[in-house]
Amino acid sequence: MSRYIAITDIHGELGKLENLLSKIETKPDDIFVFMGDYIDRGPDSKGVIDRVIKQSETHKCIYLIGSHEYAFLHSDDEYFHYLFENYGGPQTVKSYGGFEKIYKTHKDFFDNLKFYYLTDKYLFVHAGINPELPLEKQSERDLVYIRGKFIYSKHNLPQKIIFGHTEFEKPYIDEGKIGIDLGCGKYKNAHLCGLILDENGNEKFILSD
Ligand SMILES: [Mn+2]
Repeated sequence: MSRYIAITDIHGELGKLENLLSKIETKPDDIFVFMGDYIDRGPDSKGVIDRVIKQSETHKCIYLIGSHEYAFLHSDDEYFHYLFENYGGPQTVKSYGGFEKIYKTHKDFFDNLKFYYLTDKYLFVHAGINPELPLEKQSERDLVYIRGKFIYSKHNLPQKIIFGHTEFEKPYIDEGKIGIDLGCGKYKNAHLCGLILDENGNEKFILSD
């Protein structure tokens, strides 16, 4: 069995991503699960996407969609356009050298983002799930935007849910879920957090400087 390495909410912070990756002693069969929010707020969204794509040269990689990619991809809608413009989108435009260039540059990447990744033991998802509904009935918006209703109630899935989107000062851990967004991109001193899940069910957190 492979280990899973989960990383989420990088938000354009290429330096923190490089630093975190340099601290992880990888094995060839490790599977990286990037859980969305690659873009917005930080200085180098384009560089972050280039870097996570590059990781697939050495390791199997899963790429999930985050709320910020969802808003960007729906930005012909007035509401999502507002979100993109007001939650760090202009930094993304700047890093690509124009709005049109974002999708053009990374079309394949944006077109192939998944809403979740399910294994025997884990469900990886950007924001979480609506705990009242089975996995196949989840709405796309809940999977990328849900917060309190998911975090502060129990869910019925046998898998442990690994999520980002909602920031905590330290990784959030309860019986059925682990949240690993520590505010990277939003706060200057926030750490980017990587979670290594090994074959024996051990959970190891690695923080960028
Ligand atoms: Mn985020």
